[in-house]
Amino acid sequence: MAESVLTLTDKEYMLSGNRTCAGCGLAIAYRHILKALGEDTIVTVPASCLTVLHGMYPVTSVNIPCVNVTFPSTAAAASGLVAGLKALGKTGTTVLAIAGDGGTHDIGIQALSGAAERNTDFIYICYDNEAYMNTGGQRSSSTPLGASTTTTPVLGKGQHQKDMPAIMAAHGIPYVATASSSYPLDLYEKVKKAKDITGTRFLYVSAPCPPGWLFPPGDTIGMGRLAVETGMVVLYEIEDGVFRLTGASERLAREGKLKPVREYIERQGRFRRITDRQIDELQSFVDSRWEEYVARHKASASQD
Ligand SMILES: Cc1ncc(C[n+]2csc(CCOP(=O)(O)OP(=O)(O)O)c2C)c(N)n1
Ligand code: SF4
Ligand SMILES: [Mg+2]
Repeated sequence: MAESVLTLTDKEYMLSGNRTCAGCGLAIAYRHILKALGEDTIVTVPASCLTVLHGMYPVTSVNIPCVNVTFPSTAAAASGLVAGLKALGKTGTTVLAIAGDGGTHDIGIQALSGAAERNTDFIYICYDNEAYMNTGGQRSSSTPLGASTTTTPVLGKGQHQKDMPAIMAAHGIPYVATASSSYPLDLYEKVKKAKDITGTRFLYVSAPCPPGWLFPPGDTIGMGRLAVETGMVVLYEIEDGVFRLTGASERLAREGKLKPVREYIERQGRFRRITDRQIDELQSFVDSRWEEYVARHKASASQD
């Protein structure tokens, strides 16, 4: 296990000078994901901020092969790549399907569910910036309760986030994990582990977005950490059906209490219209989910 991000490989597969915004959580995450996977990797990407990062033909900021696909087809294209590599007798290449929350929770879910049900041999990563950011910040089913977006401008979103990792875990796939761009080493280790597993592997990566969430670009790492410290994002793995909290979430469970969600909400302009009632609702949602995770973690630990 690597001790620090400073001891990871010097090799870069995502080059500098790409077109993401300053402080983009996705850019931090993607750099470490590619470092963990190495050069024998083929990526499929749908329309999203990640396509913007990849660049416009004839220039690109990524030096591994990438197939740009239509918005709903990420998992279908990756399934095709897996079948093609098998037909060619080529082993050892990792197929990575990677899409945003809109491209995963909403429009890409049926192709992803179909592939997971077949236990197709690829890694699927959803980076979650919690809205359709590439097209100006429309609400997705992963936008949190109370957040204003361009399609929820007056009252903010009225529903909680869809629990995509739980949906993927319900497919019985061998590996599901959550991570955050603010803990790149934890993310790196989870991708490395996923690389060595056969079958469908799903990773959910929280990726703070300064212009979409409305906070200063220099606060990205702190904002992602605050998400974990308040329980808005929880870091865990489900390996062969066994759930365990990991990294900072495991430490928080051992040491005691989460910070109040209000601390997280007050630092982001997208929550400017959230009501006190909605904050209370969000807090009880986070509290009861956290209790359930801690109970599952303890139950797995007691079976070790
Ligand atoms: C079928 C289809 N509908 C809508 C679009 C327009 N579109 C392109 S990117 C995008 C937003 C993607 O959101 P998400 O998957 O969350 O990625 P992000 O931009 O946030 O990185 C939309 C709506 C499209 N390209 N294709
Ligand atoms: S809009 Fe957000 S996710 Fe997209 S490139 Fe900018 S910071 Fe990154
Ligand atoms: Mg998004």
